[in-house]
Amino acid sequence: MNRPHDFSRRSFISLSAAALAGCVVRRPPASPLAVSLPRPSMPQLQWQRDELALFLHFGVNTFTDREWGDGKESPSIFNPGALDARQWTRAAKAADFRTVILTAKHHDGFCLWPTKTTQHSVASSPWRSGGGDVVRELVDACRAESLNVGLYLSPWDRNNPTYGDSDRYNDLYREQLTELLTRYGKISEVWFDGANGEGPNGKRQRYDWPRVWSLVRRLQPDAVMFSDAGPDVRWCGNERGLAGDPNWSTVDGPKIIDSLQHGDPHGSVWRPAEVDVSIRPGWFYHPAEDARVRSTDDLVGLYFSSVGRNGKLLLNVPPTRDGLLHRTDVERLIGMRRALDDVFSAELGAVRSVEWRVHGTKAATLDMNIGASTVVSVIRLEENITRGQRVARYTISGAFGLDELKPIATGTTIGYTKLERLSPPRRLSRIRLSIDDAVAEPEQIRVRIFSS
Ligand code: FUL
Repeated sequence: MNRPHDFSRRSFISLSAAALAGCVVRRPPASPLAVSLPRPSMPQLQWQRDELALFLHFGVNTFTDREWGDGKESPSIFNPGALDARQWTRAAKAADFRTVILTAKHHDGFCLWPTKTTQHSVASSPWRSGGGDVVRELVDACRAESLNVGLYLSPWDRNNPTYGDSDRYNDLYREQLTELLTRYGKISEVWFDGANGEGPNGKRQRYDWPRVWSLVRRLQPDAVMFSDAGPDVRWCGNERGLAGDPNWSTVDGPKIIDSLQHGDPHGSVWRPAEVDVSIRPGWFYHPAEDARVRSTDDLVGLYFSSVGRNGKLLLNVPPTRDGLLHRTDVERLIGMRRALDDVFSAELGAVRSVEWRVHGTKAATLDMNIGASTVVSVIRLEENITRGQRVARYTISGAFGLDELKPIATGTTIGYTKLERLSPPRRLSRIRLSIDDAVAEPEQIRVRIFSS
């Protein structure tokens, strides 16, 4: 779609990396006895354990059929006749997504809540006779389904006359954030998009990220902040649904631009990767894309290439002009859940024996005697990331009966989760996981075995 995108992303990253250098990153205090590996904060841990978040791109672009609005849209076009936020959150819940993130403001500057900062909002639209608030409806619908709420507030604003007049716009942006973070109760994730273009006055905006971040910390101390470079959660570096391999959750401030996809094994801060991708070619709803919705198999593949590679999946499902998720998209979401349940429902319970041995500072083996032979289709590896991320390279070998162990999979990082799909599935009675390299002494890996 229309996006001078890479350029915009990169300029943002360098800006925020520079800002980061001077920013205090919240980390648990190091105990003198502990190995000094970066570790996740509680909100980062919870964020990762939730595994799946739903992204809703919705706004004036939904009505103009564009991906990036130019800020000249009239609020009168925003009129989603059947908007039902409960339909969005019921679908999210049924598919076992845990968080829903809404574009409260996209680059066109149109605000989906009645802000005091500009007239360019739902309050000037015919929707609910100007009395509506999409953010409120989403928040209420999320609470009703026990889902977390996240909000996207585009820094780039193609409508606001102050954009490009750096200090004035920074003040306005902070005011908008303050409204969003004080009016609606707990917000779990704040999403700062990386696109950064020209101002209406031709000037380039200089953002004040340290002030923005400290405002979020003050108003919502348990929220994680996403942007290309963090400070809590980083972009995975592409919009195709692919976390890196390897994928370290650690990165280093100054080199951050190089480490979006893979992280940095020796990084000094914990900043895991979020994998944002759309169920359709565009981020916003376009009727012409109704026949181009990702298939169920494709969505299952996304789970393996994001969550299954130590990432979090943020899947975009854009509401239509009626204000509803399209029937096809909902079917695919439910299909994805059913297929994942099929893959992960048959977990092998107790095994006959498990033996973990550490060899020096960088290697270890875990031997599992499964007992009765089992047809294994997926192996899920998990590090205890509350103690950091250690494994850099591993081999899985397997055998049936008295046969010799033979390699069946090799990989790099593990982190929160690494999924190995065995194709075709193998009949096995013994499994060995060898940690071949690590950045700190390996700790016992949890190995979960699924047969479907
Ligand atoms: C990008 C934006 O420019 C797209 O419109 C979309 O919001 C995507 C998630 O991020 O940078």
